[in-house]
Amino acid sequence: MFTFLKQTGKRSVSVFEALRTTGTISGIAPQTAAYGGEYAVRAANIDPKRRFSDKRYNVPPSAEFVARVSGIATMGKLPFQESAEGLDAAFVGVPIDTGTSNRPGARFGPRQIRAESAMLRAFNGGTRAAPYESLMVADIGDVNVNVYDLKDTCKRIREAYRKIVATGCIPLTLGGDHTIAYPILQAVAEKHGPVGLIHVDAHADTSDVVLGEKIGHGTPFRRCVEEGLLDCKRVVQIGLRGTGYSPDAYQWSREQGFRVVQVEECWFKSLTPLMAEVRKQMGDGPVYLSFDIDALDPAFAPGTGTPEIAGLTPIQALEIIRGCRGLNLIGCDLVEVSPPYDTTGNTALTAANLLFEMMCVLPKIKYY
Ligand SMILES: [Mn+2]
Repeated sequence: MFTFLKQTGKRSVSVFEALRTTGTISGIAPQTAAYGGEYAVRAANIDPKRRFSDKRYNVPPSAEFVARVSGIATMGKLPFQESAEGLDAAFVGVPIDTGTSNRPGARFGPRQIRAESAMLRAFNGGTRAAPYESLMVADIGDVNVNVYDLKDTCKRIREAYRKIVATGCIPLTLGGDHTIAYPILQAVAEKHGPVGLIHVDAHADTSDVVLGEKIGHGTPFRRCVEEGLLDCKRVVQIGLRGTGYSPDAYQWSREQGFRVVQVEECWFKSLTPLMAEVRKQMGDGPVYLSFDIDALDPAFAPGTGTPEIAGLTPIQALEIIRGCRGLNLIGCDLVEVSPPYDTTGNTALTAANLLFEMMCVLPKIKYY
């Protein structure tokens, strides 16, 4: 896809914007010819209001004109850029599974989510959100993790996210196991102060020590509370379930002031009313959304490290994320996609769509 990009000043633009800007294909790099003349002419003549955003923003090439399967895989086929400079939001990969306790493979999550994200189109047909007419977004690649050392990885993640949030850019993270939420929230809270948290997961991830270790994918939110990164009255955990180490595995969460919504409260229901309550709970303060794909039932999302039966549906996932519209979201992640266990690719496809939905509820998004 990079061959389809053209640099204009500091911002990369899609060839379609270039076509629109010039109104002709003649001024475009020779690669354009690779589309076939007929498609290029159609692209140049198409109604800009319908198909393209204002040229201030990055717009991925439409699969109407550029084959989905072509190009280097970036999230949503957005342009790649090296840093968060100049961006309102950025997709970032954190490819680790060193923190996982069971099935490995989440280190391949970002790559597979990017590959499946080739299905994403520019508009949200359900909500009529137009993210690429609202925000400057790009894929800024992956954090360079240390696959041999989880603590060093956490340090690297924290430093990388410090730089991202310092620019004012909102990170949309492709995980990676759930350990990553801890160093991300360290960086985020350093900028914003203690944040509200909407945590969607099968597990509370509030263990203190596992196998003698404080850092792992079952402990991030315990560490966050200890370090004062969360505004505990503005934390909700949704979808929790599964066998526990004690009769009430969520007692610690409740003692911190978290609202705990076990999966039994979600069964057979729309979660839209719940989200109205969550929006009240979150108020106007900064909110971080952390979504573990294992919150979904393993029938929908089998490609994950620690699956639990009887989970949420993709419809409920959309209700939760769409229910975040209006909140002061300052960061989101989608974690725990493990491609080796995702034999159809549908777990990664679901993750890609959920990340797109997260982008669609960021502040300042335009809706038709
Ligand atoms: Mn988790």
